[in-house]
Amino acid sequence: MAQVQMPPSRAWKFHLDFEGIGWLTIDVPDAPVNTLSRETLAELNGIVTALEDMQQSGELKGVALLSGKESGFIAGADITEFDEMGDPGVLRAALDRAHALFDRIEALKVPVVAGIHGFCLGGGFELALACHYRVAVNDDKTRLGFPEVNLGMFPGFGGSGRSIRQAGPVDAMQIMLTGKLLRASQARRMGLVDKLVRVRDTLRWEARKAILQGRKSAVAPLAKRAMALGPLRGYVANKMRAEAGKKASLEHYPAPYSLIDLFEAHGNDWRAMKEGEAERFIPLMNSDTSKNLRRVFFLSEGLKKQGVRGKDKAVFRRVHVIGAGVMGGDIAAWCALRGMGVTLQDLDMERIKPALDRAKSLFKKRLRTKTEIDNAVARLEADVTGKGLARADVVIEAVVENLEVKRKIFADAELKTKPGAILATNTSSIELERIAENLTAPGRLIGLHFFNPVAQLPLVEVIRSRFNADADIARGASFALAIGKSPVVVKSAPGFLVNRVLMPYMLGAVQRVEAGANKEQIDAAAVAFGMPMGPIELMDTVGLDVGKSVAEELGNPVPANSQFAKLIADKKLGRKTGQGFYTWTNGKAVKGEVPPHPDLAGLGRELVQPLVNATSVAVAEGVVASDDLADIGVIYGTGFAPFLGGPLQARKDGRA
Ligand code: T1G
Repeated sequence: MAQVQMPPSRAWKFHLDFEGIGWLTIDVPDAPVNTLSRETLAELNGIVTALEDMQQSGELKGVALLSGKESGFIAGADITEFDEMGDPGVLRAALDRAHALFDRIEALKVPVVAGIHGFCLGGGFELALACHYRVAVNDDKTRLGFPEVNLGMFPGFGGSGRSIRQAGPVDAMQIMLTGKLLRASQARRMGLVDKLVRVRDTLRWEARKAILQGRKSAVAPLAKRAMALGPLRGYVANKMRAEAGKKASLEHYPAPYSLIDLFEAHGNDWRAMKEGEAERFIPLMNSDTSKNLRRVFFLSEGLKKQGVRGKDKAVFRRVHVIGAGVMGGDIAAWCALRGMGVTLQDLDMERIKPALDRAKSLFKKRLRTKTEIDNAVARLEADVTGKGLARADVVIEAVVENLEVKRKIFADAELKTKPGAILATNTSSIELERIAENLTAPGRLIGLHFFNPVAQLPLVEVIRSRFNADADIARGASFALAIGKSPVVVKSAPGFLVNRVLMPYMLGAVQRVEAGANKEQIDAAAVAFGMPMGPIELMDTVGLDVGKSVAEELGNPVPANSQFAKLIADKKLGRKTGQGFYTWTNGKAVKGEVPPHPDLAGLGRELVQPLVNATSVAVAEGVVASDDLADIGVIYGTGFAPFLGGPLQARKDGRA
């Protein structure tokens, strides 16, 4: 009986062992992660044909599907190919091929077991769900999920149906609508994974056992599936629409609503759900929203390349933060949360204690076990005497915006820190050259400008002065990446990038209110355009006093007879004092009715013009190196409508 020959493949390796188990390993050459490109899927297609023949001939007892890459299983379909599939017919054909292929894998009579470690995302997760049984490594690195919604889409390789079959409608829709990634243990609890192993080395052994025992995954129990039956499905769909509406409007982000429509139509029948995907997936994939979100994905990926890479990769273990105010305390907490040893210095414990308390509540929110929380607390030390300076790899100053105070701190730090330690200021307004000029080595000082709230906003502006060398800035970017932030390098200039573009937009809105415009309408217009929050509410959130000082630093003094100046004089500084342009109750702005307006989004577009103009001037003046960096920097720093791709992309598209 002739052995069935496996077709040649670049990405897949196959080995049939003495027990008749076929070990199918994906390892896409020259790529840090496995993705399902058209070529990789076509190769798999040929392999499945051979498997069908081997099954026919009886030499195949089962198939174990694993990844040969350290980084993980499969990170999804190959996003780099999406722009080439603009023709709906081409895309439909590609989707139909993938569906047919996954259906054939599912139809194999021998057990097909997926062994999952690391990332198992999007199309990769869909392939695993087409297998008969899933074993996953229960460690910190393994993550499973459907991030497609972050790209303006939803699963298109049958995952919308198969995930509902395995986990039931509510859990499955939840992970598809939020894009939230699951730990292996969570996926196990949901029924999306069948078996957990502690380490990757035992994955093969467990997969072998599952094959030899002919294990099959159980579908979701009726109690879970009931949520999609009869009229309940419409009710659940409306609940999901309401939930989605709190985060994203249908107009700007159609994908979650399209998925909910698909669920409302077919959520009780996983095959119909799967079959109904393509019709809705194709217009989403070719939408401007998805094209812009895909560009944002690659721009954010690009930010990961800024640091020092390879063998000279910088290693950071200890951070010393000077100043335990809101920013200093939260920067210290974030660094400790991300695994750094942190010493937090201020004049006395009375000033440090509130920061430690805030840190503990952050740790409780972000960490799972008591041990993890205790370890994070232990990593964050109060340090009134500044003994942490000598051991620090990075020193971050976040004290009051006073030049002389900052100069004194760095003159002292320069003497006490070890050679090679990064000296960084979190100033949001003072030019670096003025802080650094009296230092022995002014090139050691860089800016690391974090944004409030530190735990939510991903951006860190890495500020470059004329004293800095490329290596100084690259190390600063490496540190930002090491603590899970997204660094954008910006030249030391008034307001740097984010404040420089945000302030004209906020002041422009304030002037309209001063001239009689309705603040609720102004804010609603900006949100209708795509901003996360209106400019007046944002001014109150940032604090009118902070807004005034940034405005003046940018050369826009606040008129003394203005309502703005009067509010500040009356200590009505916004959310932090309970009164600003709005009254604030329980941290929320109390807003009146929004008067009707013929074109709210159009008004919103007018409102953001100063921001878009300032962004293009910032690039022209070399404050930031490119339109791409400006777009991703402004999106991450201000939340500017990601579905528009950033202010400059929006202008290029005639949408701002
Ligand atoms: N397609 C193309 N390239 C990808 C990719 C993907 N899916 N995932 C990663 N890369 C590239 C990335 O650009 C970078 O390239 C390199 O791999 C290493 O990544 C039908 C339609 C997996 C968490 O949305 O979130 O499946 O910069 O440095 O930090 O339903 O990459 O080195 O040239 O980021 O460890 C759904 C996207 C696709 C996951 C790894 N999948 N990827 O992060 O490594 S849509 C996603 C990520 C889909 C189907 C639908 C992250 C990561 P380069 P890296 P990392």
